Amino acid sequence: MSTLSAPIGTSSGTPPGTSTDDATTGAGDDSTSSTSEDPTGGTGLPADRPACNPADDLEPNEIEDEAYVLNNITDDDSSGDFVESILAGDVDVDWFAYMGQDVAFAVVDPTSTLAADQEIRLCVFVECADGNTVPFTCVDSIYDESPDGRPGCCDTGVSALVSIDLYCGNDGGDESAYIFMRVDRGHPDACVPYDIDYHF
Ligand SMILES: [Ca+2]
Ligand SMILES: [Ca+2]
Ligand SMILES: [Ca+2]
Repeated sequence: MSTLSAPIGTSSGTPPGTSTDDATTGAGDDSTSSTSEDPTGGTGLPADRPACNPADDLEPNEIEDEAYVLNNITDDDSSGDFVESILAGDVDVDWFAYMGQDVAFAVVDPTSTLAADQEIRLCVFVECADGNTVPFTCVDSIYDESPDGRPGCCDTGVSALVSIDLYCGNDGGDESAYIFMRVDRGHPDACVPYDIDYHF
């Protein structure tokens, strides 16, 4: 089975316990070097965002490739999950991703419900694990495509709901898919806590 780590490229560090005897060679210097021009102050985050309390410990997750990886779930809705985070100012973008596995006796209906104190936008983008994603229409939400070209639907509000009728173009009828959720369009100088309830 494929795993989510391949397509979305989680940052890979040296696993704990791995011998680092060759560290003195400098061969491991693949991080952003310590230039004085880093506008993020080394945090990887845009500078012009408010400091939120508590801090958002799921950061940085500003781009699709660096989505915070949630556990895999199946299309049995009882395996759905919940994520809480904070949208910091109007520059913060939060990406989350999970793999949804199509199992027997359940229905694939990737659905995410966002709740927040202020109006923000939730988008859900999909990519079939096997075969092309069959074009779909968005119900009570707006069609959009992610920067990496995945189709999806967006909804904005203090309560936002996106549910996608997902089918994949493969012979086996397997609708397993990678799901990317994006939260953005926050408010200047405001820390907006939100939660997303999701199932596949
Ligand atoms: Ca389901
Ligand atoms: Ca955030
Ligand atoms: Ca973010």
